[in-house]
Amino acid sequence: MLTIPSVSTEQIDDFNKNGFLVIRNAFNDDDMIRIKSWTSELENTPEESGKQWLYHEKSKLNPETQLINRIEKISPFHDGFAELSKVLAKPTATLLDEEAVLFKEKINFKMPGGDGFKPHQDSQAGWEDYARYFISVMVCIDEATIENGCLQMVSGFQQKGLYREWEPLTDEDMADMEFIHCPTKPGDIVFFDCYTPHASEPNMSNKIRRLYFATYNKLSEGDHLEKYYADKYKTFPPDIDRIEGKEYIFRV
Ligand SMILES: O=C(O)CCC(=O)C(=O)O
Repeated sequence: MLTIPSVSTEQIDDFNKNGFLVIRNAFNDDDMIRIKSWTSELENTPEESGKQWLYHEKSKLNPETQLINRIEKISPFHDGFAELSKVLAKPTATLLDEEAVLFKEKINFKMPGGDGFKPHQDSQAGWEDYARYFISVMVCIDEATIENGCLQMVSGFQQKGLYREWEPLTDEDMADMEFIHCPTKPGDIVFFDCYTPHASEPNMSNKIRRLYFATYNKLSEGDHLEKYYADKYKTFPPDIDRIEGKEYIFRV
């Protein structure tokens, strides 16, 4: 059984004030051996329509090379990640002050040459069609550094709520924001609010940076995982199910 991370009263206050919370060594070495082996297992499983969703990208270091960009919708097909998402729901419930239900999950691989993420708030990706509020938890699988594109977070701006949907943050939005690098080691976890501005740089180093993200909403706002993925499938299906010649645009 994986360790169940917990959050103290002081950490709840920090989360509410800053919009994010870093907990170092939330998972121990044994936990991380398991989580890393599950990740490699997924990476090496041949793609199959109707199973976990794989997306690829062109390497920024060598445009001839295709990289795994991310794998989504994992728990329904993998017992290990199903356990991880259940374990993470517990401290998230403490922060939500209510039982937490999984909304979506993914592993961002950010291999050497993998792209970064423009500054955004997660709810900008149309999440408010499903529920009002979400908390995501990041589990650091490989060390994330400034060089390989660790998360960058802005403190305090979650209190302003949603800027606008389907567009990343503009220079004007960001005029007063300070993006802080958030380097993490395997086993560290980061909780963040759906309105917390965040970003990350491409990985131009030679070290892979895999991070797992699970997003939850309050159970009282419903269980939307299946509907969310059914809707997303229509506009941004996994690579294996794409129609040749059709253009698919990642917006936020
Ligand atoms: O993996 C990262 O660096 C950031 C991920 C992120 O911001 C997102 O997927 O919304």
